[in-house]
Amino acid sequence: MTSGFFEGIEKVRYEGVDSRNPLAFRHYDPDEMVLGKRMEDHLRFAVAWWHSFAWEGGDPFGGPTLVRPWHPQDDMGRARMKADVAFEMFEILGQPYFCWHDADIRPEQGSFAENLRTLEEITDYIGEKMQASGTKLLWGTANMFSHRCWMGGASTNPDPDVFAFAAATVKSCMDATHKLGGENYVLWGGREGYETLLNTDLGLELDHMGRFLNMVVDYKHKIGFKGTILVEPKPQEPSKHQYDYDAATCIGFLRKYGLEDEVKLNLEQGHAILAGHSFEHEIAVAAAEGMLGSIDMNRNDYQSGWDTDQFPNNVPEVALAYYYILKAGGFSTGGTNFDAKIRRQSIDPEDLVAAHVGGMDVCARGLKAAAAMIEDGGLDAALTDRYSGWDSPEAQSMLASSLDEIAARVLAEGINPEPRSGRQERLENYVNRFV
Ligand code: XLS
Ligand code: NI
Ligand code: NI
Repeated sequence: MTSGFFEGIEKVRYEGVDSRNPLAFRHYDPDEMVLGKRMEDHLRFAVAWWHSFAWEGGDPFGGPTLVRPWHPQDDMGRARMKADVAFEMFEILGQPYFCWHDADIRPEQGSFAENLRTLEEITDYIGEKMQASGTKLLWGTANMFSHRCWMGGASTNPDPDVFAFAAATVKSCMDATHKLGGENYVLWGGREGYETLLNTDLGLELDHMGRFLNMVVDYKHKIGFKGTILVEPKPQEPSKHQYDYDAATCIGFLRKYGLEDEVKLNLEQGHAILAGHSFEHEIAVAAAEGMLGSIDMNRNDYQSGWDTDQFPNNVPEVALAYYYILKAGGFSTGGTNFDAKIRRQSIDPEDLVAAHVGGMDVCARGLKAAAAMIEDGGLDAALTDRYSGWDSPEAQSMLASSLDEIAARVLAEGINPEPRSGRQERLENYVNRFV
């Protein structure tokens, strides 16, 4: 017996590029082999519970537009109904993973003790559904930004009671993630930042955040959680200035607090753009440090400058992202989470399915283009050629010498560098052959 919410919508199948069926995959074929691995195992798609099932369609100018039978979301029976519908959509899409915040899955009832009880109850229920369907948890996380108690931050809050509340909340969410066999645990610090320096002790807040994250790592080992702890960089929104600004900032933070071997990054396309970077830049920065964990594949509106969390639809952008992910060895515990929501006018159940079908297809096209570039080897060959000067023994021994020794050699050998073209346009043209 289904809920009937997706009535008339069949399981989505791969029908190939010539299909005219709007709810078919034209590129995503889970079993297709790409660089020796099934496409599904490369991409590891996840549905985000919050955008797909908890978000009600409000914006700063208007209230809910999405009328769902599980609203209002303050009741355990309706939370179960929401879970039933979620698993029906997972079945329709055949995507292997999902992600949640505590506040998306349990009803909001007030006291910590009551929320803990309903979180345990709903995660037991979700666990049974996971068993029955085979759908897995990519990551769990705590919502420490919506409720008013978090308005001044969670672990960075000036009030020690809020720090305590954050610790208890994250513990409960790590327990639930562990119980459900989650492959990662994410911390996104939406309110870990500030509105004005005038009321903020920035150094103290960073120290508290570093101590908090160390407690998270200690607790992971205490309970034997084998997943990866991930932090998710974002420069601003909702805070004016967020401490986890971008990948480079997070890496510096993790090193300062001794967490570089314990924590990796969950990178989001839209957050990269908000920070003034391309997505592939963020991926390359994390990969260079061995800290690439997982991705949130949702874009922004390039005109509005907001974090609009739209489904991806730009194959060339997505292709470059997967190119650098594949070059870094692909995902291990990570995956591709659609931290994306439909537009507030997209009120039909079918819109939810269509959004994911399109997102999965765009990612599949991007992955195939990335794999083709890797197989062709053109970008690699260009890089090897560009840096080939460093293959010589003289160049290598220079790295082990000193400024004065190098200066003496420049004079003695009359070194006079000859500029070479960076060939950017030629490389861009090359990429365009694949996308
Ligand atoms: C918000 C973040 C959030 C995290 C999970 O911008 O992307 O959705 O992914 O808390
Ligand atoms: Ni985001
Ligand atoms: Ni995100």
